Amino acid sequence: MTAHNFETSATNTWCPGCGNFPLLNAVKTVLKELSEGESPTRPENLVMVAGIGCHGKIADYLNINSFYSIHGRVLPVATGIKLANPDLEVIGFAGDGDAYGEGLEHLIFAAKRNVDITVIVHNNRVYSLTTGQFSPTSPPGFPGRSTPAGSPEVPLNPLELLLASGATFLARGFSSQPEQMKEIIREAINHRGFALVDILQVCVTFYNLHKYYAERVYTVEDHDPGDYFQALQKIREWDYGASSGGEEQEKIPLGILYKKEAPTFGQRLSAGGGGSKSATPADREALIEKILANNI
Ligand SMILES: Cc1ncc(C[n+]2csc(CCOP(=O)(O)OP(=O)(O)O)c2C)c(N)n1
Ligand code: SF4
Ligand SMILES: [Mg+2]
Repeated sequence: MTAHNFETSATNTWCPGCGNFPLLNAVKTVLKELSEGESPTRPENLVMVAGIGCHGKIADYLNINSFYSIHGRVLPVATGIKLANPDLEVIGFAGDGDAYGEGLEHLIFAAKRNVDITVIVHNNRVYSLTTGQFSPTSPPGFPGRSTPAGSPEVPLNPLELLLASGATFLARGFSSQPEQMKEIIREAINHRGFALVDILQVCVTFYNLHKYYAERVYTVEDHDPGDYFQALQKIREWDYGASSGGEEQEKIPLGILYKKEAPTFGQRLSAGGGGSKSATPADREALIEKILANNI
């Protein structure tokens, strides 16, 4: 890998106009800044974990260490990498189906533990790679391939769920607002603890919500992200059409909605959290040797 070069030679197969392009560019810009800053993060210390879906192809388009995981399993892999080597900056890229559906319990527990990783959810509110089935954030009535008469379900509000689960950084961006995406992603990576960035990512092919979002999004101001109840209020202001039974809602707040400092899972483990004996790097090496010796 060439230092500071996050480009790859892979042919990009995302559809022209897909919101994944500006998201990828925002991430590249932030990583470049981080690798050139005053106390630079070495590119070889950056690791991404991608899920399976259109979003997961980011593993081919971003030149950092990568682990292309399986659908729904971004979080356990990212957690394991961070705990094994706390010096690494670990960023997970997941889809809404990936993170909020199949991998939901992993997401909740990573938030509960306050694992020091960043998770960026490409929330296009549809299963795109598999050509348009409804996802946990699709609104009621969503006319997908698996719900031709319209989805009968109300969506999850993942940010509300994660706030309740113990996440210490929650933000929402929009793929058509690149500057704000950069700001949020930069803050999320710099946050010590579990940071989740929900990006309203436009899928131009299976669920094009560009106009819907453009008419409704606004950036939060006079908002104290350190105040749990203010955060809850902002998060509930727009909940993917659930509370309104699918009726159009007027305003979608963007920005950093919640932020709090708290000990990370790694710190608690090192401190022998919960009364367990503290594991040193030597203990971990010994455990790995033991596992390998037993061929487990
Ligand atoms: C364990 C497992 N379950 C299901 C699938 C099939 N599958 C592949 S991608 C996908 C949906 C992807 O949707 P999402 O996570 O929202 O990503 P997007 O394509 O929208 O970026 C599914 C169901 C799979 N590959 N592996
Ligand atoms: S199907 Fe949707 S999410 Fe997938 S590449 Fe095309 S526009 Fe992007
Ligand atoms: Mg999706």
